[in-house]
Amino acid sequence: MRIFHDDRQRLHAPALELHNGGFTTYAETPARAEAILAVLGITETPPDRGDAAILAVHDADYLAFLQAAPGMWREAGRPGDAIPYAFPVVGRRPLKLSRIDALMGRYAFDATTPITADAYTSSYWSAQSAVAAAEAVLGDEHVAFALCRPPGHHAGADYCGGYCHINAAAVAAQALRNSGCGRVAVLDIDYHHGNGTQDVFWTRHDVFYASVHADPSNDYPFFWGHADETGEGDGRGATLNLPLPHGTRLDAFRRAQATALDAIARFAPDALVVSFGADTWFGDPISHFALETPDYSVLARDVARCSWPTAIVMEGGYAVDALGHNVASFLSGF
Ligand code: Q9C
Ligand code: ZN
Repeated sequence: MRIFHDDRQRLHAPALELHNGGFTTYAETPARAEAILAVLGITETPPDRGDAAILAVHDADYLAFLQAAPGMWREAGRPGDAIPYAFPVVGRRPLKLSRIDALMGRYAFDATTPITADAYTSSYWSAQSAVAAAEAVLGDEHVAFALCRPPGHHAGADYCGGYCHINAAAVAAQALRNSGCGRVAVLDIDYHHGNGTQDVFWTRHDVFYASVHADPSNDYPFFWGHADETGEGDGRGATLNLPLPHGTRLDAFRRAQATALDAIARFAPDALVVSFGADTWFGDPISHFALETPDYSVLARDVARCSWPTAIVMEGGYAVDALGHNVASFLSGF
């Protein structure tokens, strides 16, 4: 299997995050990528497809802000990482914002996603890795893996959040659309709902989004991922959310994934993007499911049996010592 990753994806390294009312070390660390690389071995550097692939999903003003924010933050005299802390309540009148603190809140939905000096570079190459995997599965390969760190599925067209700045899975899905796939599906099996991916394709019928995740009544990202969210406008019926309770083990997860795969099969995609998170593992430090390492190859085989060209994109997974083995288990199922 071809595996794509660029060394620059490991530059972004925030110091701290707000967790349980205090600051702790940042869970989404470059060590995650190191751990996966240590187990998988050799990877390919993706070609640079430029801004165009990313601009097909994200707004130009948002991408410009990701690049400008660290400098504005420094110039305002702020010592630490650029972290938003004030957010415009939905429905407030639009204002012309200029202060860096205001812009941080405008372009973010939470305070867990610092925009470091390297956030744009690392996320840019994460997205390029996803595009390379998408291109590979339309070529000689049937399946490819993008070692996408930082992750992407919480990032929307014009916002960051959930450790994500650029939505690599959405960029890959759109790249597949632009390369001649009329219909593309995204299967999201990270522990958390992929609110960014859902938002990007919410009103579209050409990209189906299906997600198995922790019930947002109890879990981040709280405001998306409920079972009654099914898309709007042209996208009505092209979103499927399957929330599950704390403690979910393989059997229940597998049944939910089968429901998602059945819906995707009815949609009849030309290609599939899998947003894969290993934060469903029982020992994950920020999550509450109970999958075990061998379970990932069982889930992967169920996906592989569908025989769609499949680009796998890495999302979450924060038990660093187990992460490489969990990813290897999933990939082995293909
Ligand atoms: N107190 C991904 O797995 N923090 N993102 C949760 C912590 C955000 C996870 C609250 C979790 C985001 C890609
Ligand atoms: Zn996650």
